[in-house]
Amino acid sequence: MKKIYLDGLIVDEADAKVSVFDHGLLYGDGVFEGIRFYNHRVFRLEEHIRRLYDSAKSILLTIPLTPQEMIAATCATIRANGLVDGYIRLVITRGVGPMGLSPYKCPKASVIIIVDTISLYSEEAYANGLTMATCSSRRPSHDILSPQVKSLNYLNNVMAKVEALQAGAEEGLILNDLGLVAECTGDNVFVIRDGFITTPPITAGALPGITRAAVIDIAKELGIPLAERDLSRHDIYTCDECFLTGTAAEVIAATKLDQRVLGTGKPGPITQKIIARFREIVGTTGTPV
Ligand code: PXG
Repeated sequence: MKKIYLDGLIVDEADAKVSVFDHGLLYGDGVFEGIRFYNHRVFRLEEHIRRLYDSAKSILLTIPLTPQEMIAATCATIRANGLVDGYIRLVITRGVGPMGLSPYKCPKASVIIIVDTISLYSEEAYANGLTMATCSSRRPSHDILSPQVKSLNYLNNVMAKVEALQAGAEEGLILNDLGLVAECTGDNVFVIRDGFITTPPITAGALPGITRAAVIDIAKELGIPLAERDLSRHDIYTCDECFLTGTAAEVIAATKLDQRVLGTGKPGPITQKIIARFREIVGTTGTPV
């Protein structure tokens, strides 16, 4: 039986219930994080917690725990579930309130911590690379819903994922309002050409991914040049290698976009080097549970 943290208590999954009047459910009003732990160590926990509090601040949501308390609650929930490796979902909802959009009538945010496992893509995709399709759903621009906020409003991403799946692809490429590459439905995107790595800047509508930041650090460590620069679909069609990063996906090669074969059509040598180093780092660094 899974153990869930809910508003200060660790309870059985069957008892982890939220009100139908929670504004997280009624309006998608809230924020979340997806975090992985490997070998009893939580990968980049402080960075995830920081992004969670940044997301909450941006939407005027007061989390009823300090970041240190959130870290302690997260580790306690992992221990209660007895897993060595897994996935953590932190969800902060606006809490219970009357009907009506106003968050000011919701006295207290709810804190939910789920510890589970996650696997996004097939073994085949990890071995040979995944297929992408460009989605017609765009990433909302900074004046609509900040793409930097990891909010509970994922319907745009869900619809983009549906489009990709209906096109026979495993992941969807999402463009911004200018038609430039933002990211994927739940992953950041990188391309390599002539040994140089490029990823869209946060201003292009990319979530400031924690895995993205880890890969930027790995490239620096390995001496592979990297820049954050705008990319068009053409840049992806004509790259030598392409890969995606995300907590759920980890690092995975993408070998097709819109029926174009990317590079050789196999995970490339630089991508493989980065994946190997990523695997080493996740198993040996991180906050001990
Ligand atoms: N872009 C978006 C829109 C995301 O939601 C990423 C990029 C990658 O960021 P991180 O920090 O994880 O490297 C995400 C994160 C899921 C799931 O359930 C999705 C994410 C994370 C965990 C689980 O599909 N996306």
